[in-house]
Amino acid sequence: MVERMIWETINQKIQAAGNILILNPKDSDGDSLGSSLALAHYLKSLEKPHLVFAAKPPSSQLDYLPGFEEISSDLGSLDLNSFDLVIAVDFADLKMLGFAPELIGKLLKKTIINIDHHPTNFRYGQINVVEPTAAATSELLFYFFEDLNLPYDKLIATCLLSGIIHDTGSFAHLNTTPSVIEISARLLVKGARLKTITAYAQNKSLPTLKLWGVALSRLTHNQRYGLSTTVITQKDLAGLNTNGEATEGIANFLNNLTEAKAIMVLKEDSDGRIRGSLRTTTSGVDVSRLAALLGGGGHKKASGFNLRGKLIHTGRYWQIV
Ligand SMILES: [Mn+2]
Repeated sequence: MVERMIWETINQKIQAAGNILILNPKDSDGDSLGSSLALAHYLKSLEKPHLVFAAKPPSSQLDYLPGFEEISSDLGSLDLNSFDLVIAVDFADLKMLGFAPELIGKLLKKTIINIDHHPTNFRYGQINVVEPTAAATSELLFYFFEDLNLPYDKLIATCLLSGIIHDTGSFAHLNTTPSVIEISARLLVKGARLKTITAYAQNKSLPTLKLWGVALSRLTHNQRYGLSTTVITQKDLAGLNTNGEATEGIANFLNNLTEAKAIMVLKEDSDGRIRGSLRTTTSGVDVSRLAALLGGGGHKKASGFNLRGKLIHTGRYWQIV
């Protein structure tokens, strides 16, 4: 996997830095935040000034993550000049930060360490640890701690296990390799709070389940391609007084559909775009190829794309216009 020397170089950069910025994608998730906060706890142990940032406030469902309250989402007060090292975790493209172009320009003048497991990663850093065989960025960071023999506590173990559980769909996706299980076992020995993490992964709020009800009632199945599809509109989200976070789990839930070779969820966003999520558990099916055709990308078993447009219902069908 990742050579120990690369972890050593990264650790030297961390030791030498004065103030470190840890960046999540705008749409952070259990893996990006688990990775970020694991690093933040390590930096805290070194008494190294740092900031964990995500341009959109993270889902409150993840507020059990130790250090969650320290995550900043205030773009207005983000001063890149005060940081001399940037660590970007779990995202393929700087566009996913949700920053204005001039801020991206400033960011590119910084030393960036890019740690990710998406095969579509643009290698935008000076140091790039991009390992698509890893189930999660948190899995990669586990090796950072283990290979360098860094002491880590139950807080870090909880963060890392959260990332792994998030990106493997609680050990249900095909990326659940023997090494994922071994690492998770090791994290449990270290004191990771499995019960808290799985409660988050399984508990659903009322608005979320109502939204799922709408999405399930619209499910259609294309026999020829074995593709099951559903749509979520802005109206659905407004009517249920919920937000985009509730839609996140639908694709993973539908991925259990026996009849489907692959599933697709189309979600209308408030910015005039439609976000598509593709999932499959069928061996030999690579949904990232369909995502790439539509201008997106991701993993073989979980990928996505986004298109300009709206969803309208005409007669029997939903159309993108
Ligand atoms: Mn990830």
